[in-house]
Amino acid sequence: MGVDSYTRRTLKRSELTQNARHYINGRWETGVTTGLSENPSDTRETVAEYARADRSQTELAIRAAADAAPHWSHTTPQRRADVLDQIGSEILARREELGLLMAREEGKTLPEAVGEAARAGHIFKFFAGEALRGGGGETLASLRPGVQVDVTREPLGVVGLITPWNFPLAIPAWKIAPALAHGNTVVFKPAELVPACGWALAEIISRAALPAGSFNLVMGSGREVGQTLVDSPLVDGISFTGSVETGELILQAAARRHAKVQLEMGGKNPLVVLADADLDRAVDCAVQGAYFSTGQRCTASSRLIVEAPVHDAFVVRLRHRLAALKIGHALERGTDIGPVVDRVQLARNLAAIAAASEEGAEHVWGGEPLQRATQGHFMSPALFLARPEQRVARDEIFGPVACVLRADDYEHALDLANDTPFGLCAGICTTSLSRATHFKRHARVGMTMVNLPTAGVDYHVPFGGRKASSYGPREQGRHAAEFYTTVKTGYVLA
Ligand code: TXE
Repeated sequence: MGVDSYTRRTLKRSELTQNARHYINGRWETGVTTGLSENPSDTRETVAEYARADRSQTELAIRAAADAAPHWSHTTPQRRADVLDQIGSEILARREELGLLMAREEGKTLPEAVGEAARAGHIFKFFAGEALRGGGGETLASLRPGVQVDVTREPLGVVGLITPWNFPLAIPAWKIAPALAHGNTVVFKPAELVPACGWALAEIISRAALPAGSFNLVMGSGREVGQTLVDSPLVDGISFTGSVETGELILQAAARRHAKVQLEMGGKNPLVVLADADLDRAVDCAVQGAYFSTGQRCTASSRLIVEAPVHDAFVVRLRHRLAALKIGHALERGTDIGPVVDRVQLARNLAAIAAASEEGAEHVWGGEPLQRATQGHFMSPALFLARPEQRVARDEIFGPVACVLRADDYEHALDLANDTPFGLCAGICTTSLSRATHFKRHARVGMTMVNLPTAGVDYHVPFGGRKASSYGPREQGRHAAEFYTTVKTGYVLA
């Protein structure tokens, strides 16, 4: 494997298998059983041996968080800001080492992984500022004479944070940082495929002088650890990112006991390319949005809706770009696209590709498993020409697979863009200000992009969508306070 010398140097420090333990009530704990995570670029390499909890060990973490809640919720904003700032500084200082661990465990390319680690650090720094600014409040005169009313925000209490594997540091960061900033205590459950990343983050948090029990890490299965969090009467709020199926189960279970819930789920995001677009720019947006991170992003542009006059030229240019992409080991310099995260997801992608051909979508490029020097889950990026009713154009595949839909004109393109159960992000490539403005207003999504890929968002502004993509208040930025606080209205006769 052609891992370059920079990577080899860094690898020496972290090539050993990590021993990832739970962090419960301020102590590192072994699990009830042990699991393994492997490198999807080279499955002979074990990245972590990690502790797996059962229901009763998870309940210990929840109890610790509940016991710590009164203390942490009354700490000063300065204390919370200092803690978050310290965590952010350490993540930023160790971004390359953390990025390397992430590239080994999740399979995204090293530059992407280092970038994500840096983003996680910046998120903690942003929420250090939010701890000082607070969630916002107001004072008003009552309708009754002499009475004052104030509206304040208080911490929710204990929050259970359940995260997926595709952004192993950034997603935990954008849940943990606002939770702590607004005075909540946390039980964090990372995805089973990326325990070492969850543990590395917990290890940094553990050194930030939080009171014992304010932050807890428990690893293990969704059905046991995750479900215990969702069902526990001591957990006041659940923030989840993952599949639609699991999100819906969580929503129903949380609703049964009136718990607050925030869900970020799938996407089938359209990128519209109009005839007046800068075509090179549009192809760039499509390649980055649909295929980078191996297409494993809820914001991936998996539906490319192209206006008829430029349809064929767009497809030709995109196919050329796909043919030139380098697919390989995540640590190899020059790799554009790393492996699929595991064999289950690879099988799912290949099955969706076979189904696309069977249902009559026209195959343009790729979609085959690839052999490389190491044994990894590699596949070539796939492109189809599809009709709107075909499954390849409707289901989230969560791999490097996109389809092109032909649009007669702008209005048709907008209809196609909105013709989906999802509503996370929508992009348009055009040089027309009026079309771009119209699209921004009429796309039924939570985020729009003009002349940009649908994937790639900032941490200081809201993230989330509509329809089957999201449920509950938005994540990130100032809006994170909506989920992580509860509003209290106070009346005083002056
Ligand atoms: O997701 P799950 P998985 C999609 C993508 C992928 C598919 C499956 O299509 O192919 O989901 O991935 C925890 N109660 N996305 O299996 O199952 C689980 O342990 C409580 C899209 O990873 O939703 C993990 O920590 N928790 C998505 C988290 O939920 C439960 C990103 C997500 O797992 C649970 C990831 C339960 N009953 C996958 N069952 C996106 N759009 O960003 C599981 N979990």
